[in-house]
Amino acid sequence: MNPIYLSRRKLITAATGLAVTGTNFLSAETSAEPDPLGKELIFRTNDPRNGEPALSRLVQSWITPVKDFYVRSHAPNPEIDAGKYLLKVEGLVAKPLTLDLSALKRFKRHKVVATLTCAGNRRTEFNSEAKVGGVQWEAGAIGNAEWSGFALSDVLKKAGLQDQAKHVWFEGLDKIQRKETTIPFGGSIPLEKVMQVADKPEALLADQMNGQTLPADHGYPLRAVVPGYIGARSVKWLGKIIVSDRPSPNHYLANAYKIVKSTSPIDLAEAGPIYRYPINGAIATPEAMASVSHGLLDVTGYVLPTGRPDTQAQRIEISSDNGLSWQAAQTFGKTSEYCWQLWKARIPVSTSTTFLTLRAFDSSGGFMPRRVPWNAKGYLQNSWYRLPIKVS
Ligand SMILES: Nc1nc2c(c(=O)[nH]1)N[C@H]1C(S)=C(S)[C@@H](COP(=O)(O)O)O[C@H]1N2
Ligand SMILES: [Mo]
Repeated sequence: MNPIYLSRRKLITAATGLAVTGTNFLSAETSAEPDPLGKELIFRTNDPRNGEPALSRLVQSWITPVKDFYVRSHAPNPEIDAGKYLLKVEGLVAKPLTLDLSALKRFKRHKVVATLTCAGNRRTEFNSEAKVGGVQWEAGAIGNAEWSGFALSDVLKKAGLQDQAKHVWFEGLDKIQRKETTIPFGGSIPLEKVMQVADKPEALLADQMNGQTLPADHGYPLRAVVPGYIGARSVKWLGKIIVSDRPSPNHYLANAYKIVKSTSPIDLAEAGPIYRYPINGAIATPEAMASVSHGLLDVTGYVLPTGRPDTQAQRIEISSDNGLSWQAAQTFGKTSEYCWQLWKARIPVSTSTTFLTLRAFDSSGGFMPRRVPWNAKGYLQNSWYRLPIKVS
């Protein structure tokens, strides 16, 4: 598809108020009642809780405050009594474990700052080609937090791994209604990812977020945090860890979170699960359809480099002429593995500028492509980010 068509479509629909961009912000803001759990998000659905922050708030700090951190849940938050909470570790281990929170707290504590992002971040941008189902995310299904907890590798070493062990399954304590039954949210990650320890865990069992007890929305009392992987692999309200010789059969690993043209059995069978996220980014300020004056315009946003070890954003560029020329943005905030990079730029705009474009490259060879093929579940939308503006 011609990229100009895409951006015009977005612009026109935004201007007429028919589209995805812009309208949700308005309705959410005018009807806002204080959220019982303290979130200051634009809720895409209230039950279950799925919300993202306004982008202008998102880039105000490198560490995302809990109130601004997106929530993506498939079912209501389970009510868990921390006093009775038990984590089970079983499967291909020498010695299955049942750990209460005090037993967990005897493992060495690690702190990891990592960005979490939903595979469906920016999903609404696929809708101009054909509507995709799922939570209608704009570009706010991302946040950067300090996670504190225990290395999954330490817990697995304590249980002892059998030779055939290859994948680590996670099972949540939530109950998701599917067809006639309820299932927990679950998934798995390759054992290699878990065991790649230096002294920085590649998979954490976190009981704290930004220095406070893990909030209910984010998996209280314990969640997995898998830096570099799509958010879905960071299972919240973690109840069980199963070591296996194969990937998890849980729906959210076996069938969901795949890049498919259709959800027919053959397409799903042929596609592998998504683990690592690709580079992505967005322009956060000004907001879509903002009225600005011609001259120099301040622009800010984020870029999340590919979720591979030791990868950094390398070139972050903005265009005001649909990609004919590009200007480098300056980074600000910290630069850290598995974390987003905040950036700013001052760029000339004229009355003929109708949108700004962001693209970025990273040190793993990742880049935001001009466009990405439409996929049925609307995952991994990481094409050039286009922001419509009105210049006078
Ligand atoms: N148990 C459980 N874990 C879960 C989910 C869920 O619905 N249930 N959602 C997943 C998805 S799709 C994402 S993107 C992240 C979101 O984490 P957050 O709500 O803490 O931002 O949690 C993941 N872990
Ligand atoms: Mo997600």
